[in-house]
Amino acid sequence: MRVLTIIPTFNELESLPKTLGRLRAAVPASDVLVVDDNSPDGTGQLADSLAAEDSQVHVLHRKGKEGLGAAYIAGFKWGLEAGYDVLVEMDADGSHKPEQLPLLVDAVEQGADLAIGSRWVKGGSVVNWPLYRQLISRAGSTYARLMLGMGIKDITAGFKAFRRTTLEAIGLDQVASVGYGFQVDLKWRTAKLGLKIVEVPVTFVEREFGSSKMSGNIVVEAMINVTKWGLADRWKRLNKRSNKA
Ligand SMILES: Nc1nc2c(ncn2[C@@H]2O[C@H](COP(=O)(O)OP(=O)(O)O)[C@@H](O)[C@H]2O)c(=O)[nH]1
Ligand SMILES: [Mg+2]
Repeated sequence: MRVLTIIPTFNELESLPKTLGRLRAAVPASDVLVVDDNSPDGTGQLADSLAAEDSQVHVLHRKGKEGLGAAYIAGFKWGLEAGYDVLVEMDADGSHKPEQLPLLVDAVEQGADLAIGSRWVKGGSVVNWPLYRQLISRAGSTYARLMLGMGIKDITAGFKAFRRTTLEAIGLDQVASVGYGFQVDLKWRTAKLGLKIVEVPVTFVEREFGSSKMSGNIVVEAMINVTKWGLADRWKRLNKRSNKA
């Protein structure tokens, strides 16, 4: 299977070369697409020079910062068009260990439509992640599981491998969420389609360089969306039942 690993970047000058080097060493078969939102620190130019030295590395430049979701949608479209079979989401900051990527790709090769690198299943863990971030992640996952009635333990996870048919079935143009909501959105759409989702335990390591782009707005967007989707879904099921009655 042809694998494309998509790495979104915004001001990741120090992290990107390290992560990319580790990825190319750990999974030489995977091509890479860096999606840069015109980072003021010059990450985009650095990515160009790394791509010039390695024919398996590609760069997609976008005009400005439009959020993680928009960057991934553009990257997925690029990868689908280029004919890849597996499309991977991976952060640039080293939080997702490239050495663990084969676990996700193997899961897809063995039949998963979506493989999630999960911190909150048995064997999964976080290293150096501040307590408040762990709390947001765990509480957010629990709230989303309750609202959406989904069994996924790590609902905001961003280390994932999609079978191409999953992304084709989802209909990328309908996904509008920007931040964490985007990660939940794709899982929710995959689950609603009845596709096979597998959670693989991974170790998530807090970034050493640069800073997080997570914000209160992103969390609020995710909470509002999860509440909306959950209620809309319940309403639909209620109406179906009363139509039958
Ligand atoms: N292209 C692009 N990448 C982004 C954007 N926001 C975040 N990223 C990248 O997405 C990944 C995860 O973001 P990060 O700030 O580490 O989030 P955190 O791990 O939740 O704190 C990193 O590789 C970021 O550079 C964005 O608006 N555009
Ligand atoms: Mg990060």
